[in-house]
Amino acid sequence: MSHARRFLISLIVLFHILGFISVLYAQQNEITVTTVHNARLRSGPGTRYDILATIPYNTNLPAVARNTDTTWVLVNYDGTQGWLAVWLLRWSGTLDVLPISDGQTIPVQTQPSEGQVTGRTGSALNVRSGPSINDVILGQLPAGTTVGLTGRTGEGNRMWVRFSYEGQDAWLAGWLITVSGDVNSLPIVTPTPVVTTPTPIPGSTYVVYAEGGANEGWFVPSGWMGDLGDLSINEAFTGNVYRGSRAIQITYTANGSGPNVSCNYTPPCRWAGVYWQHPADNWAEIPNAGMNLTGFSRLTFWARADHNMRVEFFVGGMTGGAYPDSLQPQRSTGYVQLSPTWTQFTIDLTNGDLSYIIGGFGFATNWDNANGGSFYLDNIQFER
Ligand SMILES: [Ca+2]
Repeated sequence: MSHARRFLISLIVLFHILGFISVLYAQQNEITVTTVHNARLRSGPGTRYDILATIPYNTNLPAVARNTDTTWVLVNYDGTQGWLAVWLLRWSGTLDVLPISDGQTIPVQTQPSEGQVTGRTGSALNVRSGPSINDVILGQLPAGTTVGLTGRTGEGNRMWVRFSYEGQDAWLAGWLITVSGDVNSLPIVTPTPVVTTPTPIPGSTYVVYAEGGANEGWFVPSGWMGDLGDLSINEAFTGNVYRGSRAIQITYTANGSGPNVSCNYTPPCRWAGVYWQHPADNWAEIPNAGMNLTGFSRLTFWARADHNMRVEFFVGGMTGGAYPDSLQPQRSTGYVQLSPTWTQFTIDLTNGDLSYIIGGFGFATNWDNANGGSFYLDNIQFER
């Protein structure tokens, strides 16, 4: 190749690279984020700030600014500016080019005076002592009653509203009344949880998984965390099982595939895990749902992997709502090495408060397993 021709090719390559960079630059100046879950729009960059709105899954929004460590993004939503956690979002390009805001640009919400926002019952409606159908019924409002609202908790069709009933705070199902005024201006009330201790589970063992049958334990692998797209679970694996005819097969790809949830930094999370919850999808928000496993002293399970794999296993420790695990912090194996041979592991639970367990079992694995892999679980049970 002549020098002149080589030079010409170099020039062409250079112009292509420059063009690519300018396209990237243009994209970065107009960054759009997309919600990968229903996402709470907040008045500041943190979960302690007021909820301004709930933005539906898969909504595209122009990004305006970010906080210093790029864990929250300021967006425009129907004319309202507010903050979204980046672990609820995906986007193209990089968020680092957004200007940094200290979160002071959002006006502080003014609280309405009592009675400013009102609710009207469509039909006769139960009045409850707390914001759930498990709370005590204090009375009933006739159809067409209008009351002044003083607070709310939850959102959408799970929202409960507070009002004054015979001199005490009481609650109505928000989705069964017609609200006049801006319901979002009502203060968010965190009710004092009333947790009743459930009856202890009898028997020498409490099975979380043996064969996946309907009569087995009530914890289900519903609490997915981290890079969700990297995980798949087969609860009816029929190859090399430890005992019986079925085991759990868990495959982890270590690609960082989304949705990416529960990591307080720019995704991918570089890890994934699952809680076995009771009931399914209970992230500590459901009252009086825990299992009383008092008297059990350990959780045992059998595990193997196709190839050596590092995985952590745990019991309890779930937080996030008003009704968390009584066992805090979680008891864990730490990261253990799984080999192709079935091996029994034990999580010691002695001296732990097992009176209210909602996260009966769980695992987490991460990019230490660079190529991912499959591992297998069988005979997961609490023992005395
Ligand atoms: Ca089995």
